Amino acid sequence: MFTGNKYINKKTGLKLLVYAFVIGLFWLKMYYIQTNIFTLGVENANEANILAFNPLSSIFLLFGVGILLGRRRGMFGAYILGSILLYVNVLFYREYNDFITIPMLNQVANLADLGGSITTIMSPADLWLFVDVIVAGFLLFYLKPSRFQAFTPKRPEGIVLAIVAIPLFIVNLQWAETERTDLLERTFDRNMLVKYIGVLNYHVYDIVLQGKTEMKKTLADSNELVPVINYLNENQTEDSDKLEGAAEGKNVIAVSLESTQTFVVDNTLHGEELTPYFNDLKEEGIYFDNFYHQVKQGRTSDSEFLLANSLYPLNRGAVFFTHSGNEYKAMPSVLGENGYFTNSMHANDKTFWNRNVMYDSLGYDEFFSKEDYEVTTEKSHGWGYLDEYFFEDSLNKMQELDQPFYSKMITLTNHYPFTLPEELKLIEEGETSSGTLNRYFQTIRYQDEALKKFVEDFKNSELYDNTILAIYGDHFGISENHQEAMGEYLGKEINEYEQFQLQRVPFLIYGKDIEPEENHTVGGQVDLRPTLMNLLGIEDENPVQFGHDLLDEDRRQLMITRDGNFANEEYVGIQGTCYDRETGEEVEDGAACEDGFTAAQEELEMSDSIVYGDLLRYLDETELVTEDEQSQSNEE
Ligand code: GP9
Ligand code: MN
Repeated sequence: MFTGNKYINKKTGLKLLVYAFVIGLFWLKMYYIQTNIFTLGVENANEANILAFNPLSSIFLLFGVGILLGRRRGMFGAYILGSILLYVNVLFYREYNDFITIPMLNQVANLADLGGSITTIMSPADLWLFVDVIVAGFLLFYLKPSRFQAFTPKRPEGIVLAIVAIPLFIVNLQWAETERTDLLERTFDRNMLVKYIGVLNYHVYDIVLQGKTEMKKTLADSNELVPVINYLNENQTEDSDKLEGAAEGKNVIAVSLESTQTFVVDNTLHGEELTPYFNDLKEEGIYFDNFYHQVKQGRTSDSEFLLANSLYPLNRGAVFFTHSGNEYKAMPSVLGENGYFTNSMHANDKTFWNRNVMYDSLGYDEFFSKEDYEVTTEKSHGWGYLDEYFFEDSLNKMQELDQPFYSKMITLTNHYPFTLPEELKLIEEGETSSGTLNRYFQTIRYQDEALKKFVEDFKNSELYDNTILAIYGDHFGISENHQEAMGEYLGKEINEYEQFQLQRVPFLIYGKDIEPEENHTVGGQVDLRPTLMNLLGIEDENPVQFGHDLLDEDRRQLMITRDGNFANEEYVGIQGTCYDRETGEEVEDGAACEDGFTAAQEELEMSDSIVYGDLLRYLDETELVTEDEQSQSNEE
């Protein structure tokens, strides 16, 4: 009995040892790849530890499933498959500095590129990445210590492994959340996801995301587009055609100013203007002072989505990530069809916000990202390339572009945490109780100086005669966590109403033949596309847009936020409470806001149905159906 137990214990012990070795081997390889081949930007010891820990749950799952399906062979098969998957990622990463996503697999062009260069990105030294497979094979099949059977994993053990993967992943996720809250909801940069949950879990996550997306899409049908088009038709005002075609055939430079809110315009600190250049420039163009951002978790990318599509972004996650595979009929593609060379300029990693993928769906011809700029450490700070150099390089690029062009630029320096090198601080920091707000003044001031250089150079360039600028803030920079400090600066209590009004961002249209005007219409980023298209005099063939030309005097003045709040000429409705725009006082009779709230909800739901159902793919079809129906009913 005793010896038998000992025998069994020893056998179990050896078995565990083999498990530990094989798991450890794969773990080591994955750790090596994640730390030495990928550049994931580990910023502190905690992140380094997360990165070391995160392979574990996926390895348990991988081997667990392998054993369940085919016991020892299954485990080895899983080892080989896992190794191949890692290696494919290595190759893909070498080429694209990015991780594969399922929507990306659909992009034939990308894969064709990879196919062409695959031999150049493979190296003989890569064989080392497979040495462990041989070792694992030996451990699994040939290690037969005397008197003991070879390693024979049983199916229930596979189940145990797969189940243990769950708590391991939960620990991983909780740990990652100490660095980044709502990691999975905010589906940020893929590099970031891989850094926190590991490359294999990332693929599982990507599959889940895709499954969810596909399901919504599968359940959708073309009929769903009809009520949306009807709703939009009902809400269309007779176009006053103001300034229609005023910029016909001209180039367009849209400048997205990072974290720039309207409260900084014409405002001072220590008696000095925060945006002296913009304050003057706005007098020379059409300036909108009741213009709101409408972004949610996707921040800058959401504002890009609003601009390109005149659809609302999503309430959860970044549509740039979740629905990059949809069909859109976005402004860049429509402009492209009208002879424009369309491009986006942003000196950050191209994968950030999944831009490299989404931009293709939006129809951009080119994306000038970080790798297209002369980024050096001397010319960088914080988030990267300093605005002054970004502007300078971008203007140089534009002068070489085929015309007419549409260029969308995104600045970067005025980004949280709003730090600057000493020599670039043009104003003393603020004296409020929030360091964030205090520094924000300085980066805003810096951005204004960079903008000055850009616009002045632009004015002196040949582009000036035939180009219009559309400059707008992408979203807030100072969150409601800094309300108190904001109150100290503005000298008033920041209540719910004031906080809402702080979501205004500047919008300016500037160009040679643009008559200056201060425009108070209530609008938001969803209105950018119809406004620009009207100025260019281009018939926009996509009727599914929620915006209204800001220059149309009869436009419906309604701005809807992603939270279902709204602002119109008279009222601001926030979470069921109604405020008078003029006084900022709560309106006793809440019914005054009822229509606004209803419209907000209806419109957001419609917009969501478009995105979740990928309904724009039915656009041509639906137009035909409705026209047919029309002619049928005419005949009757
Ligand atoms: C990053 C830049 C900033 O590329 O667009 O993104 P944000 O954090 O503001 O969304
Ligand atoms: Mn931003």
